[in-house]
Amino acid sequence: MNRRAFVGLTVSTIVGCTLPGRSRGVGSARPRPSPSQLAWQHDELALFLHFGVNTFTDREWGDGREDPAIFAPSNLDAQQWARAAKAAGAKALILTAKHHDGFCLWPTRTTQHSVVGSPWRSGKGDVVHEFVDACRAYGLKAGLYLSPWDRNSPVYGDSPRYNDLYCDQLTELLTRYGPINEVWFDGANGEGPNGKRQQYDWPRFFGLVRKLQPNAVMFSDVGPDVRWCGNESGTAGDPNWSTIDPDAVPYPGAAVPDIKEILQHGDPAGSVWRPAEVDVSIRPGWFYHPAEDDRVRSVENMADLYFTSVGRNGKLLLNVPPTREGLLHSTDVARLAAFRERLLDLFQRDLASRAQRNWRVTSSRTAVFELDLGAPTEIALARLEEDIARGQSVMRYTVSGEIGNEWRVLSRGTTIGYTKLDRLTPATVRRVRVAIEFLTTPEPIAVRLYAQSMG
Ligand code: FUL
Repeated sequence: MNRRAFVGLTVSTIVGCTLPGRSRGVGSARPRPSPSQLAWQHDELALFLHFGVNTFTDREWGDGREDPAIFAPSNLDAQQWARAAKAAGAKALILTAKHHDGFCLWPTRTTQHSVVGSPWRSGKGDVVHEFVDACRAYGLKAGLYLSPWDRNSPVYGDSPRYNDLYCDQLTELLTRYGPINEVWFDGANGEGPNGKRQQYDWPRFFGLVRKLQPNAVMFSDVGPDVRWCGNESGTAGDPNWSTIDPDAVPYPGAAVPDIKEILQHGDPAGSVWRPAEVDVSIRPGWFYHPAEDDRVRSVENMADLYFTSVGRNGKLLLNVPPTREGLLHSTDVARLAAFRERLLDLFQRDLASRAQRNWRVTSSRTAVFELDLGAPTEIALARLEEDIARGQSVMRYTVSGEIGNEWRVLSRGTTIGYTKLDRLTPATVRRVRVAIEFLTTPEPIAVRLYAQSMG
């Protein structure tokens, strides 16, 4: 189900609402990430776990009329999720504590539509608790998804009452389980023209999260900390700026023309830092469906996702849905481990690690970085990195290699940010030159080179 097909129907008419960004540019100073945004980006990969009543009804969007008793995982083991995430090299996990059907995976005081009404652990279970414990046991960060759209709640559409309920749910989740690293506000709403019209109090939601978990990053279509990349196909924009203009997308669900473009590319002149999160599923659906067991992404396909997300200055949030047993499927687990192996293999040896380097600032906005590899070396992949703790400034660059006595262009690009991965025209070169144009004063970048590109 594509969120954007529905999000325009969300009624969020908080005119003039400005999201509480933490890294607003001051005067001409460039925006920079907060410590939480920086750590979030350095994690590179998180796993998303879509789990709930849909797992048992074989649906993607439940209607909220499910009997809680259908939630009956036969062998739930959150430690197995965490082990698989660890083996995949992920640093964080995000669980759907409540999806659009309103079913809560924790024993909430706010509704009966929860694990309390399920036979699982005799109604005494708490998936969120087991999830968070497993994350801690494996040194992973825990994040929670709490769908604003709720098809079960009788007060959904009665805006103040539902906003109270939603804040109560956030409060439970953010006070009972210790540190929560990311809070995920989904923008989907499929009510349709005659459906319920809920006016979300975004400033209140964001303020509450900030108060209860000051170190958590908040994701929504437009932040306030992390923005959606604009699609669910695993592709960040190119270029992809981590800065945006907060007025261009004033609140989640705002009916802004070209919003996808804005989210895809960001804005070099943007005054706030809101990097893009690339959410995509390992299977066609977000939830587990037995019929999709042979449609799990291949390792090559997953490595490609890494290129179009992390390799385009984004973060990859890869969904791997637990089965009706409450386990990640063995195919998915094996694929995750092989994905990790593939990346380790690819980035095993940086051919530029011992290169002689010559960094030359050539004007107030340009620089040239030259690397002498010491001997003719076959290269096929470049990994370029800005020190994003200082912001993002590269506007354009060209990578060239010296072949014989000639300089040949191997790749060209626009923004870099945290990481830019370029498959090069494979070439045997001794010297590599990167010519760079900056938005602001030139700052050194990192250049790593590899022998394979798998493209
Ligand atoms: C969308 C939702 O409608 C899907 O069910 C899923 O949760 C995805 C991550 O976001 O907006």
